[in-house]
Amino acid sequence: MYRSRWTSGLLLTVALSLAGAAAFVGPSSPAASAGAVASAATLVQLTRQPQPLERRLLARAGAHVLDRELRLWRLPGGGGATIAALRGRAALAFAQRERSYRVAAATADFTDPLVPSEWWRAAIGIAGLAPPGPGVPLTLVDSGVSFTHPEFAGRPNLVALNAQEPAPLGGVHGTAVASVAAAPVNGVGLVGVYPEAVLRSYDAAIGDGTRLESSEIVEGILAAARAGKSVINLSLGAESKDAAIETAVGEAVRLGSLIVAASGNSGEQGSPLTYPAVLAHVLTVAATTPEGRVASFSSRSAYVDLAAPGVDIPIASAGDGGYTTSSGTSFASPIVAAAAAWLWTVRPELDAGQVAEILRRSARDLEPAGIDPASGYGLLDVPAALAYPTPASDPGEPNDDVAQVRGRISALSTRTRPTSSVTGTVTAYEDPRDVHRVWVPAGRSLTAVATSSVGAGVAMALFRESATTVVGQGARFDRVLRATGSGNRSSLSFTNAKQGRWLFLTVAPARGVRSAAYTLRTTVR
Ligand SMILES: [Ca+2]
Ligand SMILES: [Ca+2]
Ligand SMILES: [Ca+2]
Ligand SMILES: [Ca+2]
Repeated sequence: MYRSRWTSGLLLTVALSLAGAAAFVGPSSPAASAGAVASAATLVQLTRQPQPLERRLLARAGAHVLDRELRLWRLPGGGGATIAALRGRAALAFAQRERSYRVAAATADFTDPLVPSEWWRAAIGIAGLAPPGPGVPLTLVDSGVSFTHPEFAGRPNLVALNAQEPAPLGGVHGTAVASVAAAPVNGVGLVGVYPEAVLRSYDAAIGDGTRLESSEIVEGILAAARAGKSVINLSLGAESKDAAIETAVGEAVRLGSLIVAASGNSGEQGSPLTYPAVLAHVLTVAATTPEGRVASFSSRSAYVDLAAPGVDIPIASAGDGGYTTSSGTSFASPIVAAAAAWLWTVRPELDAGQVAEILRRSARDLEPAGIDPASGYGLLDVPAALAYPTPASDPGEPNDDVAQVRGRISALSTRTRPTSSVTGTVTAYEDPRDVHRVWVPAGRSLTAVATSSVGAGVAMALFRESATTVVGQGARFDRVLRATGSGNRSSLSFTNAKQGRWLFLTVAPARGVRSAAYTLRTTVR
């Protein structure tokens, strides 16, 4: 098995192992004949309790009692001679073939021919689960989707956010990603995680099909974010920080969308940090094998949130209009993104941060126990996510540094109220700090007290408004003071001897704390 990389100014960690797939799974494969099996049994009701001769007839036919009081029996096969004999003795109330009923979730009993090869359905708990109708959109910023592929031709709610480059150059990776996420129930090929999803595609690889430039990814993320809140999947990555993409991701978060990204395929090369996977607020997805272990190629880091299947995944192939299998975090990510869109559609009152938090917290822990750099919180578990309690909301994101909050009004910034209160959460790696603006009038004192959900959960500091950042060594010259802590309380007081001024008040997880909810109260005297 090999995993090719698409390289460009941005190194894309797409992992198409087309040649090395364990088996070519095509529309004419044996899997195509697998379907519902007709049940070969007959149910009968007798008009009275059976007499000895009738009891012998039933026994000889291999029948057994379903319910004695109602005189219901079940016979293997069609029951021809036995039924005729019972009828002749006026002992037969009715006979009918055993029928298969669908549970409420029976729309998950898909008969598209390649569904039996989609091993990942059971792994994430959706075999037998009915996905919802169209709802919160799923946006792919990728290499475009082949709208003429048999899987997508005529698919309802497939939206092109820009022109889609046709195959063979364009669409190979994007079509594969789209099929895992949202291939429809159409009697053809695969069924994706969320087959009726409103699926939007932005082709960020125009003109080549394999190279995605920063500018096109930025435009795709912004086009997605401005088209209304959605789950935005980024099955792409590069090993250098990209301020333009970071800005676009921040804007998408501000506008209420959820960004899901592949963790990267460099697990066997020491897992160099991969962007946008390691950006704050990005739901970062690792890849697992059919055996339920994290794939060796899946990039490890503290930024990984959870894992989903990403090895030997059946996909639509844009090049030949058929199907194949492939491996990579490129396919794990859209499984989580589609699950997120499903969850959000069913529970529309959630915000993007809550959707992400539910997917993390409801994941099934994988070895080693607890959060780890390979799988984060563990393997995606869709039924657990759908049922998971709503976590606290964390408003105002992104507010991780001064550039994101400068000029914005926060709940703490009013000039007239002497006391204010806000609640929020901070999480190492995902939401490293919350920056609040506060106004302190001339000659007055500010007191800030943060109470956290865990002992010594948060650290606070106060910075000058002229600070360009509150992160790193350079920021310490702009730091006015740091809070002192006791138990789950962190507090600071600042007296403003000069004229009225704005300051930045920062709340971050205390050293060693993964995640903390807090209530921050400020008082001006
Ligand atoms: Ca299909
Ligand atoms: Ca992350
Ligand atoms: Ca926060
Ligand atoms: Ca924040």
